Amino acid sequence: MRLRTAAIALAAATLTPLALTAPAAHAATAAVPYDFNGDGRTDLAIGAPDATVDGHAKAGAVSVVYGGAGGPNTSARTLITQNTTGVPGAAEAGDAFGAAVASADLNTDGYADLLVGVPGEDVTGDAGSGTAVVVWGSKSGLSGARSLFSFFDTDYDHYGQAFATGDFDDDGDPDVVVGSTGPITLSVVNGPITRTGAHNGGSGSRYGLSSPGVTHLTSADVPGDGRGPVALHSLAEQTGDAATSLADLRIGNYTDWLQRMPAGYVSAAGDIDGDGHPDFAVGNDRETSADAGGAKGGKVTVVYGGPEGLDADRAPLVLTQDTAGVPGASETGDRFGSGVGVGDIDGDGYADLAVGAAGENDGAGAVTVLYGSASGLTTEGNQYYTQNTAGVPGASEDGDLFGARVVLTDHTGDGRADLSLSAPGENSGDGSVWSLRGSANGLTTTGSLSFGTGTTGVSATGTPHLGSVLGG
Ligand SMILES: [Ca+2]
Ligand SMILES: [Ca+2]
Ligand SMILES: [Ca+2]
Ligand SMILES: [Ca+2]
Repeated sequence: MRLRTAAIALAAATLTPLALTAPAAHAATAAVPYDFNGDGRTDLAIGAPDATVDGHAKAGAVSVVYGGAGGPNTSARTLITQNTTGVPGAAEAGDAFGAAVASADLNTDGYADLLVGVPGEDVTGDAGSGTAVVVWGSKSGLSGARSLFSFFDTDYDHYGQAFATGDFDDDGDPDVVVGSTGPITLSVVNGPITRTGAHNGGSGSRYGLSSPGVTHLTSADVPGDGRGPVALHSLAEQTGDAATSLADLRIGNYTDWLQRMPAGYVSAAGDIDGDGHPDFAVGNDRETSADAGGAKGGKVTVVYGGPEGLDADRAPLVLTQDTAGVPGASETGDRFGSGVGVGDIDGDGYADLAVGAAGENDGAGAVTVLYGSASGLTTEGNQYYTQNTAGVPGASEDGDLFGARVVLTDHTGDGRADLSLSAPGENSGDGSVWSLRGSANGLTTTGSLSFGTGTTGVSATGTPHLGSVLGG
């Protein structure tokens, strides 16, 4: 497989070498992503791009539930649509607001900000050109927004269908990389991105098949650096199978220096073996009949990081439900790897892995948790959850798709990652979200909770599929 790429540099249109006004206050400490109110607890962004908004089908919504001592605190949430005061644009049918979310403290004021993709938005007569919105964090939570810069809007569509953040130009503030379809599928927007400021340049390039474009992006956080590599997901030109590569966006013409990764549709990153280099878990939930890189029932491949991105000397770890020590058995349509999350559940310094299998048991769905160690991921102490697991709210039903998306971040503020997961098929397509707490002994169902459209404020009209996108 050869990847055709073309890098197109964009000159900074407004070069302002010297700031003319002194900053109003000393620089705040950069916030943890998704901690929008800066209270030390990660908040949960729940996307429902299929949600009806004021009668407009699939206009899309994002509900943010703020972290609390007991996990996501459903009494403190903000519902955001394009009809929310301060958010650019207006909710229209098919906008798909919330089809992708990401977070970083883009204006470096100490509060994480939220990026929301609106890939179905029509822009000045260009149907489905797409746009992206930045919603600002503050002590009282999210409020106010602006559009993210869009440099090549005549050359692409579905801008904002994927995001990642990181300091890609090495100047100390977060930048954003955006996925789209068309001749340019990957755009970098240089930060800082401020409430009223002009843009600071960027670049555009081509990765993968132009029709689906860049469909998923995962940036890795290198501890103490913040300048990790980015996993790029698309489809290969020749086969149409998943194509995934690692890029270092600090390098000019970075698409010439791609490292090939196991091919999949989603990924998550964290330091599973505690060696200081981020590792990646790549999910490919397709059967081999649909994707040569898939597996019966789906699979997840863990690739370990090294000083130069991926550790070429270390064999990737392939996990299926037929892998010794992994619960269950691989059956056609299980979709193991539909969602992946990486975070340190037990606080031992090794990141752990959650894998969703949305197709398990006729689409009821399941989630498997595996733990990190100095020698890498281990099956020892693994856990397996469905809605029929004692202590997990709800009951498993065909088509719930429990585990379609999984996220491991610390919502309680105790330093241990909690598991958030969604079942977008729950209640005939309404969708629901679950939260299970991390502890020193691993994940526990004690205090687990579940909530849906009513609690999050998302309209249950049609099939909103709440949680078809999750960020935290
Ligand atoms: Ca918070
Ligand atoms: Ca901010
Ligand atoms: Ca590592
Ligand atoms: Ca751990």
